Formats: sequence, C-alpha cells, structure tokens
Amino acid sequence: MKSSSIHNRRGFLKKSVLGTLASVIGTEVAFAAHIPAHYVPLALENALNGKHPDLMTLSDKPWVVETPAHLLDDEVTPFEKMFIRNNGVAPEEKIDVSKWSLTIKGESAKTTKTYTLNDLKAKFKAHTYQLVLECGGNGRSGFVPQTSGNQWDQGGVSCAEWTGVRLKDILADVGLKDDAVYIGYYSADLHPSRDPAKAAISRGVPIKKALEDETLIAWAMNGQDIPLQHGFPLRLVVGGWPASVSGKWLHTIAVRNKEHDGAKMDGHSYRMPRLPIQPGEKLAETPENFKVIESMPVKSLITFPKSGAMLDTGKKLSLRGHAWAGDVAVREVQVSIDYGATWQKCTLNPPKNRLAWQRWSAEINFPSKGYYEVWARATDEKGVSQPMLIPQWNPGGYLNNACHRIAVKVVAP
Ligand SMILES: Nc1nc2c(c(=O)[nH]1)N[C@H]1C(S)=C(S)[C@@H](COP(=O)(O)O)O[C@H]1N2
Ligand SMILES: [Mo]
Repeated sequence: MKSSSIHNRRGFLKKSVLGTLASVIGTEVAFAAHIPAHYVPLALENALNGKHPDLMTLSDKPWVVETPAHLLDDEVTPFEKMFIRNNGVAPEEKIDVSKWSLTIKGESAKTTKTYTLNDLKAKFKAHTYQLVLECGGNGRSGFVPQTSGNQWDQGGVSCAEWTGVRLKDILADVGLKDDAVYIGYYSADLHPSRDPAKAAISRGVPIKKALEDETLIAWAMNGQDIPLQHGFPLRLVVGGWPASVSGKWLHTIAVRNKEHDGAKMDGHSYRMPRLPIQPGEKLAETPENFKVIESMPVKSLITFPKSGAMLDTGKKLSLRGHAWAGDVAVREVQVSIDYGATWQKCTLNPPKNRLAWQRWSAEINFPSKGYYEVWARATDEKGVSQPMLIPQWNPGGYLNNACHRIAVKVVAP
C-alpha cells in the first residue's frame, strides 16, 4: 500500500479515504480529526487490502492478521476472511506472470528443470483440493508463561480451495535420486531487513509428504489467481501441516538428501521439545532436544454463534463449526455446556477431500436461564482428543489445540 494514495500532502488521511473507510466498516470514524499525520488506521489497512474490517492485526511489519472464530463459518474460506502470516516483505513490484517460473534442483534431483507457469499448466494435470492451512503458532496466546511470537488467539487457520498440479508429478518428471529425503522451498519475499542474502523463510517437508496426492504447486485459490498476500502467482500448498511449509511466492524447490536447512528450520522454529518440559524451562536448541513439527493436532472451532450470544429460555441453540486433525480425519465432535462434566455428540460431515476440514453441528437445550459456556471437543480417527484446557507448554508456543469455548447467556424472553 502506497502512503501517497491515502494521505494528502500534509500526511493526513484524505477525505475520500475516510469516506470509503466509513462505508466499508458501516459506521463513522470517531475522532477522525485526531488521527495523527501519516497514520494508517488498522481497519483501513484491512480494507485497502481487501480484507474484512474485523480481522485483527497482530503485527504490522511483517503483516500478520488473524480471523475471529465467528468469521470462519464459511465451508470454504473466502479471501477476505483468510488470515495472513508474513515473515518478511511480500513482493512489492508488479509481478510479470509470463516471466515467473519454478525451478526444481538440489543434490537429490536427477536433473535441474525450470518450468514457466504455462509449462506447468500444459504439461501436468490440474487438481483442486480444499486444504486446511493452520499456523503452527495458532493458539499461542493461551500459553503461560507467554512465549515470543505473534500472540494468536484461535483464528490462524483457513480452508480454501487450491488448484494446481501435484508436486509428485513434477518430481517424477525431474527424477529423484535414491537418497532424496526432503524438499525445501525458496520464495520471492524479502527478509524483514531487506538483505537479499537472507531469506524470510525457507522450509520444507519430508519426501513422503511431498509425494502425497494433495501436495500442490498451486496457481489458483477459490477459482481465481492466488491473491498477492497469499502467494501470487505460485504457491506450494501442503495441507494438514504447519502452514509455514506452504511457501508463498514460490520460485524454487530443492530436493534434499537431508532435512532441509533453510530459514526457520532451526533452533526451536516450528519444533517441539522431544520430551515434555516445565513451563518456562530453557532447553538448549539442538536437534537432539527439538524435533520438527509434522502433522498438526486435532482441533475444532465453534463458528456459530459468536461468543456472547443471547438466547431466550426454552429456545434451542443451533451450534456449528469445523473440525480438522492434520493428516487424519476427525471421528467425532462433542459439545459440553457444563464445563466438561457431560458431553453431547454432534453431527459430523465427512471432509470434501482428505486434509479438508469437516463441518459439525448440534442443537442444544439449556435447562434454565443463566450464563453458560459451550465447549467443543474433537476426536481424531486414531482416538486422540483435544485437551479441555492448555496442552504441553513449549518455548515456541506451538500446537495449542485446547477446546474452543464460547459464552452464551440464556435470558427470560
Ligand atoms: N514465502 C513465504 N511463505 C510463507 C510465509 C512467508 O512469510 N513467506 N509464511 C508462512 C507461514 S508461517 C504461514 S502460517 C502461512 C500463512 O499463509 P497465508 O498468509 O496465506 O494465510 O504461509 C507460510 N508461507
Ligand atoms: Mo505460521
């Protein structure tokens, strides 16, 4: 976003911009005259980038925005409600799609090959999957003591529909050596320092995950070009694992003979202690102590109603949400209105395809008026359930899959 397009010469927001903002957020901007020079109101940053005004900005540089749970109600997450996690500076120059290419190389690739976007579309079959992308740090704000990193509530997750070619088809075309164990991606965004010698992020997955049918090199999201902030024009999309492995603005994939060693693969980045540790405990950040996070854990969200809902006594509440469980499916979702003492089974739909989230719903009767909490708990195919409160503390604040809870007030009509 260019400041000159929203501020006047003295640095104040243009009248027309304030008007646009008011119409997007559906109300006047209070104290508009007090907005400091050169300042960009939070809701304006969302609006200018086509995002819903109620998405919450966790960080400005790099840009990170989170979706409140009740805005994740759609079956397929639309662009405007999709969280953004940037680790660096998204490409700022206009991207010439005709010049964009993907190179496959690396010590464990039999050859090096470069494909233009058109080559990819012409040479390989296109596939479309709905895929859950959840930030490994989603839920981080629940950990005590607080860990460093963006303080996500529960909304660092999306399930959009991605279209592209299977990475496995491209890797078959290039040829893999016998010692190939990992792939790593390289992207066109810049490190926050803008030092071209450094990468903002360069992660990857073991070859087995890379070769799954659902692992895509995608050029479309929800039937359209991938929006700039989500990786235009090409993105690696790997459902069910920390979304940090789904490299945006993708230009190169390296086939590796060892665990990929790109930016944010080391230390405690996207890693969990191999053994449980005390909350706040310091542990040397070695691969002996920390292992890379693979499949994300079982999780669910209540997406309707919004927390704080009011209901008349004697009325049923129709509740719904989504549940997902990394590499596996969800077997059951239950809800409780008595702090986990008793649970009611929900209706649970199958996923649209493997690695998509699953819709769940329930009708709830409240026995009397008063304040209630509704808790939702999913169980995966392997029988693993969400913890009701906080799971294992870890230095990166990853994998908080505690039950989502909303407040409901039942009142006399
Ligand atoms: N090139 C690149 N890819 C990236 C990132 C990034 O900063 N640069 N962020 C990663 C992280 S940490 C997450 S959680 C997801 C976020 O995807 P989204 O912004 O499209 O929702 O993108 C991943 N891919
Ligand atoms: Mo992330």
